[in-house]
Amino acid sequence: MALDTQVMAQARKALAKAPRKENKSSRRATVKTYHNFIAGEWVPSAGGETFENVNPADTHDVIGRFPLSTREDANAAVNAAQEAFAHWKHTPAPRRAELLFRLGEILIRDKETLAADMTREMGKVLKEAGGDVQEAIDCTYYTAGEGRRLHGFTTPAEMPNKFAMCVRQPVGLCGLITPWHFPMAIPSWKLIPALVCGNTVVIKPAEDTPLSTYNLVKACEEAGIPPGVVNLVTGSGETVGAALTNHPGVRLISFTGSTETGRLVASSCADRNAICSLEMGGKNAIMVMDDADIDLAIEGALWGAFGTSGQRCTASSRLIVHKKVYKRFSSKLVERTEALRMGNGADPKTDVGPVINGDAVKKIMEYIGIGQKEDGATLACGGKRLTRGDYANGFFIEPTVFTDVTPDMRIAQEEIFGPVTSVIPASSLEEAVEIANGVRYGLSASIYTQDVNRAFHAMNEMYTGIFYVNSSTIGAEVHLPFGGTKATGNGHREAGTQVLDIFSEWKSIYVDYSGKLQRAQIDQVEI
Ligand code: UN1
Repeated sequence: MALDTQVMAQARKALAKAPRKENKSSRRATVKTYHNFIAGEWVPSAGGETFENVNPADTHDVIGRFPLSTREDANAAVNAAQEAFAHWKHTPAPRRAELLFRLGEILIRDKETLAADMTREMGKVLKEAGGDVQEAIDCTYYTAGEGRRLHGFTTPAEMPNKFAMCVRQPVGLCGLITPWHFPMAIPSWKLIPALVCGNTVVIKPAEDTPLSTYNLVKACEEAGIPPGVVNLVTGSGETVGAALTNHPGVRLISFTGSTETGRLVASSCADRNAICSLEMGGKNAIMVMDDADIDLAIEGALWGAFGTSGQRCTASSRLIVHKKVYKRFSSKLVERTEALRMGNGADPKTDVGPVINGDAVKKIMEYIGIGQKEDGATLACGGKRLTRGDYANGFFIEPTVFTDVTPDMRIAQEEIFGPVTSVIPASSLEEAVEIANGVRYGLSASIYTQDVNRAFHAMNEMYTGIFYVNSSTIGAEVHLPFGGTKATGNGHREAGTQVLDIFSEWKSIYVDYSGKLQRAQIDQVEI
């Protein structure tokens, strides 16, 4: 804790040094231009074009220009990764892991500047940006440990003097398409297991947050990961993402993002039979029973609904509350929500930062309108975009609570991905579970109750990839599998050791040392 506080104080100092007061044109003149990383070289896009990365709390603060890459850039990165594969896959896994442990040390050393960069480009409050970097560090250490495990297994063979075993082999070249809401943690969830398993990668980060992934790749370079093993190509999903997804040399695509884009990725992968791992939307519910510790449930709801401004796949966007405590819960929740301080995530007093960009504002405000007009729910607090004073140049939306929400309303069914939550009354545990399961997603869910029977019933009945008891729906840890059911995913899990099943393929090996032909699948085997 003490270390963390110190790190955060340093991060605030680093942010204070960032250009903030100059006028718009002088700021632009000093904006740094970043490059792609291909075959161990930092290179501009072949097309020469760039796009701007801006601070969502203050769009006059331009953080950098990044390559608006072309298909040719993506292809060059794929070629580099293909060339590097032969050497990297033959590097013993414990040696690969040594480089990854070094990467972890660099991330620890630079945590404060990495967190400051992240807050500046993504908007999440500094404490959470530090948590995002920490998640990357934890993932790196945990997964690098697999370099000395990557366990396979042995098993008896059907015939005498025959040995059977199973080993993991790398899949080859992996395309990693990553989102903006966890701009270092999620790339690390994909990158580190891919590397420890012996694959080479091309990463395409979200256009809104290329700097955090650039920082991660820069740290890989410093750690001594050989040229071509990790390649970075920034730009649009339509161009770079599609080029990777359709490239015959890319054996695997790992994607985190919207369900709509995930479907497109999946169908392109299906066309050419590439491995595809998808992590997509959520509509996660906290169930609050009548015996719950209400104050604790309120804390969990605030953290789950408004942490990261509600921009997590795991966000608590539905609060299903037993009718007996519904009024008490709702009024306390509204009171506490109204007290949340909005602002620039770099300010330590801020509870809720901006949302990511103008499109997000538009979508979220549309949903707030739908909640009021189409759905007819009660807007209990929030609901406005803030545009004056300190908020004038940012994407700030008030934390918003809808009450009297019914399960079929659009705001209770569709992923909003912003600081908006819906309180839905329920008459019983069974009804709460039915409502909680009654959406197309299945990522995370939680229950607040003091009753162990209710907790286990809900745990058993919820068809989600993650479940919490007396805790919010967010905050999954890196050594447990992460992912969801239904429209949330396609059956894979990241994190934990389960992620190894994405980034390696099983090879079954039979060794016959009998010195004669022994035929399997033939009746009357002689023993
Ligand atoms: C996500 O929102 O896609 O469990 C990732 C959590 C974080 C990761 C969220 N550890 O909330």
